[in-house]
Amino acid sequence: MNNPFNQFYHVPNSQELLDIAFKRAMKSSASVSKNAPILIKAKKKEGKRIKTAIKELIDRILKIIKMVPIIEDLPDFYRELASLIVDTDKLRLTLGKLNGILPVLSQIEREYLRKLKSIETPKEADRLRKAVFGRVSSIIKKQEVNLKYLNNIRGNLRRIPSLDYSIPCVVCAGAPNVGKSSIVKEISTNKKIEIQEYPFTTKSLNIGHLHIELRFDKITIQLMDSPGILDRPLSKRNNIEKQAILALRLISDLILFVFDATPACGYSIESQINLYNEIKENFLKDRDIKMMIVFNKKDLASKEEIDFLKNQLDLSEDDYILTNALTGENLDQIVTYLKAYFQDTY
Ligand SMILES: Nc1nc2c(ncn2[C@@H]2O[C@H](COP(=O)(O)OP(=O)(O)OP(=O)(O)O)[C@@H](O)[C@H]2O)c(=O)[nH]1
Ligand SMILES: [Mg+2]
Repeated sequence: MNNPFNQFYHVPNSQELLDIAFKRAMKSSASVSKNAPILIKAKKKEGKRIKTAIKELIDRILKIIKMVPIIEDLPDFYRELASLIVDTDKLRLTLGKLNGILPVLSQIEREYLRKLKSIETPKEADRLRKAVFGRVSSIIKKQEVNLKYLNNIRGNLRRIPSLDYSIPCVVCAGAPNVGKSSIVKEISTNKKIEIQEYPFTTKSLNIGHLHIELRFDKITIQLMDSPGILDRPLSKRNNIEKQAILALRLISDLILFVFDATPACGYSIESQINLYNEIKENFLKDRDIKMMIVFNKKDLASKEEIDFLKNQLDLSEDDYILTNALTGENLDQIVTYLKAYFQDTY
């Protein structure tokens, strides 16, 4: 399913909204006979301007509201992810406030069109229209903070990856800075993934694809890069770590767990093992999925460090893949594993 926020386009600010509405209004032309009395002409002309301005504003505000999907109606993954990225209560409230001005605008239109009927000079028609523009301006300007808020959050929501539920999704997880992004970037189509030498570089979920040729067929696998997770209770985890947990819990068909067998990543072996055990405990058992284990930074790890980690995890030689994501060494073994794993299942 495509990211439900794909259609969340630029939200105009209050001045932009007013400029468009007033410009349209001033360009509008009422249909009135050339020979009509000047007072009738003025009434028609200003009446049309008032209607056009208000219709334009109502239409544009409705369009903004409709661009934002109703969070409660989204599938679990997108709903929960959206609520980790934005304060959904605040979002709902903001949309409610924008919606709340629509009847007020309609009320102003009715009120002034009524007044327009009983005027006696063309000048009064002009004055009434200006009064409408003034009142409308102050109402729309009060929405500036709400419009700005929507525009601010849209960037993060639009970056949510589009998932295809019909093909497998492998979630790459582990402690911060172990090389998760380097691996996903190297073996998937997503070359935009950011890699840095410091932890918490990845702050959101990113998806890449891996096309695997089979003998008579080919399969595509989604590879999801996730933010690093710390070994600490869920209640202490921040919303960035929780995005990784969410992906593991809801959309992983296989978990690619990455270790750094050296202390180079900045997180102890013990804390990485605790994290591994937690994920194993919580996300494998009920869902009948597997975990593929990678020891990355092969170039930095000593034999003792690798053996120590292997023994701690009670693994044999074939249970893990030793990689160097910088040179790409052994990453083909990950692809081979995925091919073998998914070709029978999908
Ligand atoms: N020497 C060495 N460095 C590596 C290897 N793999 C990744 N790195 C480096 O380790 C650092 C972290 O790599 P990332 O791929 O950003 O790690 P990450 O796990 O995605 O990190 P976060 O997103 O911050 O959790 C970068 O400086 C990489 O160049 C490797 O196999 N060997
Ligand atoms: Mg990363």
